[in-house]
Amino acid sequence: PPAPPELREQTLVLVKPDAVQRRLVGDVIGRFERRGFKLVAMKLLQVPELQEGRGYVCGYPCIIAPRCHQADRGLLDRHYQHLQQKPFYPALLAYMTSGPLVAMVWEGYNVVRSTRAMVGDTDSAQAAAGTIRGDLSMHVSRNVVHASDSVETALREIGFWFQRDELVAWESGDSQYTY
Ligand code: 3AN
Repeated sequence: PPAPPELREQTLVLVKPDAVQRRLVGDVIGRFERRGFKLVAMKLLQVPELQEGRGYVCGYPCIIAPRCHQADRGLLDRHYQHLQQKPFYPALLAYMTSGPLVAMVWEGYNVVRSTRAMVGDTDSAQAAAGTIRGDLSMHVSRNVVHASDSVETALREIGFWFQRDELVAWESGDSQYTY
């Protein structure tokens, strides 16, 4: 039978460019898998960079990710709408377009709150050991992952990064501990 609605909460996780560069994608994915959450969407993409006089361009010859050029202009402006007035926003855009990132949707019971706890504090120095940032990040401006901060935000953010048909519904059905 299909999973009950409370098990189908979803959240957006971005494995940011610093983590891809540092080959930490598998570490991050492994944490969510071991926690029991279900991966329902994932893609590697290079977000186009805003260049003076040229608009949004992707500066990378694309050899490994045929879909990467499909990231639409303004994606990060929408995703980081609440941060656009911050002094660090230009640096944040440069960071997020500095290389490919991995976007994922994870599903499961209380996945939004659990994921925030697994990710740890925004400020890496405050992030508890055992969290992704507490284990893997030294500074807020290179903090390895993004995770949606509420169920409402998650719905909106998943819509920014994924088409509806990119989410895959699947059932494990082999154990009472997974679904
Ligand atoms: P979180 O990612 O923990 O939800 P937000 O939404 O406040 O935190 O910040 C979004 C992102 O903006 C952070 N993950 C980080 O990459 C960047 N950021 C936040 N504060 C700073 C800062 N003071 N300096 C540089 N980058 C920052």
